[in-house]
Amino acid sequence: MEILFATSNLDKVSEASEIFSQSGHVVSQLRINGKVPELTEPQSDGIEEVALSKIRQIGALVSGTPMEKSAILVEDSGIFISSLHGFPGPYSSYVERTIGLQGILDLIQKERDRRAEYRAVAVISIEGEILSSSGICYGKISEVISGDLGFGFDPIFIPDDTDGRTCGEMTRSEKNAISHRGRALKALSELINLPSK
Ligand code: ITT
Repeated sequence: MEILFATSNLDKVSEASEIFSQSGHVVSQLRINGKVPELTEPQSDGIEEVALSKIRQIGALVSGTPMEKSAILVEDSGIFISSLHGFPGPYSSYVERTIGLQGILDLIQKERDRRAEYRAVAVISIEGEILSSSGICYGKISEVISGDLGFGFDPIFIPDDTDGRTCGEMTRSEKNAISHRGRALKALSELINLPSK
């Protein structure tokens, strides 16, 4: 099946492509008239609400076009830091663009509690039917920025139960095997591969 991923983030597209291709699906970035549609992200405490809002907006944009027949995928994700009471969470993208990774390290410099988690909610619409799944990856914030692989907060996020490297030091496959998005998308891929689909 062809899956159009409505995201501005090509790293997300590559991660999804690796997962869905294992069951023969082809993922590409959704573009309308050659452009990635700009979606409004509601100011909300929950990434679920943001993901559902994204799928509704895309549904309205593709309605009446040939894309209406394709499966449409959206995802919302973020990093939730314990000592900051879950901040930045749904505001992760804004925080990354403004204070950046060093800003996060500075914010929690004196904190002994370095726990954090990545969370993702993925939603797919197939001929009007909506399926969703979520994934969490528990870990901690590193002391320093390390690694230039992955994207976003990867160079400061060390997943639990691995060898102590940040996600920025892992290959895409290594990260997909344990990441929030990897988990959410694998669950979604299992749902769409059910015999009734
Ligand atoms: P779209 O909304 O267009 O899909 P985006 O990158 O803005 O792309 P989000 O709104 O979901 O995505 O924001 C997610 C934020 O959390 C953003 O700052 C990411 O860099 C960060 N993030 C999410 N998943 C991540 C991951 O796997 N590795 C590193 N950072 C991640």
